[in-house]
Amino acid sequence: MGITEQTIVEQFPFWRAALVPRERLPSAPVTVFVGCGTSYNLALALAASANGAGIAAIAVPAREWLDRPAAYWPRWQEAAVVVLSRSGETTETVAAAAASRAAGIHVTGITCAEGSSLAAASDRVVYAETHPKEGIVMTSSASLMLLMGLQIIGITVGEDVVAAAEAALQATDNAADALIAGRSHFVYLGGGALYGVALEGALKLLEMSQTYAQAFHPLEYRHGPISLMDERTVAVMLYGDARPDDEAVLVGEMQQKGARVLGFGGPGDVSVPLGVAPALAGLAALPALQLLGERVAGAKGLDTVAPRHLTKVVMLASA
Ligand code: F1P
Repeated sequence: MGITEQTIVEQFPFWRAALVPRERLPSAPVTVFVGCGTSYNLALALAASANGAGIAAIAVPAREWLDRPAAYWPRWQEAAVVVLSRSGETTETVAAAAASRAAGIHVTGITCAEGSSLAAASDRVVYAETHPKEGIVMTSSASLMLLMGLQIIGITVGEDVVAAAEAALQATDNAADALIAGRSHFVYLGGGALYGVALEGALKLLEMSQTYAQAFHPLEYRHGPISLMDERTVAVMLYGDARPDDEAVLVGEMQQKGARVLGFGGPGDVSVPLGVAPALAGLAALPALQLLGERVAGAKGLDTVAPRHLTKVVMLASA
């Protein structure tokens, strides 16, 4: 087993250690979740989860929040900000936290690096230890930051979710080789909080296996992108609770067009039950999506420890 795979399959003890009571977010007219890359995908998922829990929220990429906050929220100085970064050192992310704080905004930093620059730039630090072998590709840390974000929104994460994620990972691994054989185009579909998780599944696969991957809200897929679908496609459907029947109809259409479908929480060529509350479905599916990236990379003979063109932290000379 390679090191990246190790960080995926061995992540659950770190989840269990993170199942501690956490203070909730401060109240504000809007809560802005900020990050780059994987951390931005998590921000998208968390903003949707916060809205679902009655906390008005948006997600903004760190550089955008730094450069033009008013394009995202007109009275941006009234916001509370939650900044996500595994390393706590991504230049744009740290600068967004520091600029927010300088503007009098309360900053919560979610990170896996306790003594980081982000921690120093935050009013409150929410931390969990991640797998020590984690490298460039964010695996265990991504799950942990999503988990902590849900906790501070007020969504209870318990042992049942850890067990569900482990079972989904195993079920996906059992089916992965046959699912991906001969396939080169990957599509991830999810709505609401599952959209950020779909984007993260696509980013993982793209980073790890240098394979083109896309993510859409499920019923957007018919509006153009479906023209790419054929017998080279694997589609991952993250079923939501709003319109699962419509999503299942779309899955049938995709299968007719030649796609193989991996359905989380609903039908597909491979169906992986999640068995958790809708608010926790994305967290429960995330390790399985990470493993799918690893399996596609493995089928192409690629090393996921050193993905092409990537570094563990993007640090710029100036922000
Ligand atoms: C953010 C990030 C990663 C990405 C790449 C560069 O890191 O964009 O998501 O995979 O390795 O950095 P961080 O701010 O969460 O440490």
